[in-house]
Amino acid sequence: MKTVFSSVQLSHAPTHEISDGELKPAVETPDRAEQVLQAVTARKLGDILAPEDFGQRPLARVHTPDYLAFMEGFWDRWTAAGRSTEAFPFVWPVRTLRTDPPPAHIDGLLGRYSMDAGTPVGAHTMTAAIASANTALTAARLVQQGETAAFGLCRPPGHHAGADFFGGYCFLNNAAIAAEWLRDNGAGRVAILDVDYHHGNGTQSIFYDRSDVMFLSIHADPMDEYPYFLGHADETGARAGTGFNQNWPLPLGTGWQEYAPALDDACRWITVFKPDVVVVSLGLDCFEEDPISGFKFASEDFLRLGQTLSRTGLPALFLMEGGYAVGALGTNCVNVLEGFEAG
Ligand code: Q9C
Ligand code: ZN
Repeated sequence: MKTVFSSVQLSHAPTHEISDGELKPAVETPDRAEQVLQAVTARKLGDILAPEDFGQRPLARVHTPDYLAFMEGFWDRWTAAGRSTEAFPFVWPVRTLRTDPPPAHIDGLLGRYSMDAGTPVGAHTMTAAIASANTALTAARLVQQGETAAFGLCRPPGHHAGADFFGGYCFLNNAAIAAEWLRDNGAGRVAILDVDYHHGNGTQSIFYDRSDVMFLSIHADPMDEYPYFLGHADETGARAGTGFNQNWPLPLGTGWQEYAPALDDACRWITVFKPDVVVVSLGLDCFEEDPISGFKFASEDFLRLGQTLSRTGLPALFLMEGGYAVGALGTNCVNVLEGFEAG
């Protein structure tokens, strides 16, 4: 299986995040990607290719023009306001507040275009996010050209980012951008299976009205876990998309034994839907040693995950999402990919 990666993705290097009422060391760090790259090389998964630049078009198929312009211009405005450290939003347009007109002040805009205070934005964040999206797109093209599977070593991740907001360490929704590009380039139907520990709220919201892109997510119950405000079992799609969204919220403490039936169920949904491609939002944060998560996967369970996915018999585009136990991240990630190949 070929891997796509660019070192430009390392330039987003947050130092801190706001978590548990404290300013803590950031967990979504460049060494995550370096560890996975090392494991891909050590285990000879296959060639590693640099992404190509797909330009603004595929990004604008998913994200709004005003959000993309805000992200592109952010650092200049931030530094013009006299700031020099990474940025955190702190005020949001919740119920009773207006989003229109958008504020002029950078602090207002940060809140307008974000969902949480846990996602620092730095000087090179958008550059890295664009490289991450191009990594997803380049891997998508490999599958579109006939590869059985490809791996986009995406970082920063994407599945929490919506059409016009960042959050959950995500800025551009790589899986959504790749799925939309696949639809624009010959795929009639695309399924997105999100196995990150956290619900993929951004991806769900982007495709919620649509029947051509099915979204399936297995994750920690949002009653008890981030993102808290989406990911329940009764979210099954709307309008034309009714019946094309499915969530499996699982309790904290879930291990492979309890996870496997949900995964089997999701695979059955995929089989019935008959997509041309399955995009896998590949979070590795279900791991028992993950520092911010509450599931109990052992490293070998990731092999089983990959194996189960291969039984759909469909081409798969793997795109990395979360996973913060850096020391085991490479092993766990390549376990999924090798499990898939071993079938
Ligand atoms: N006290 C992804 O895995 N908040 N994002 C954690 C911990 C945010 C995770 C707070 C978690 C976002 C892509
Ligand atoms: Zn996650």
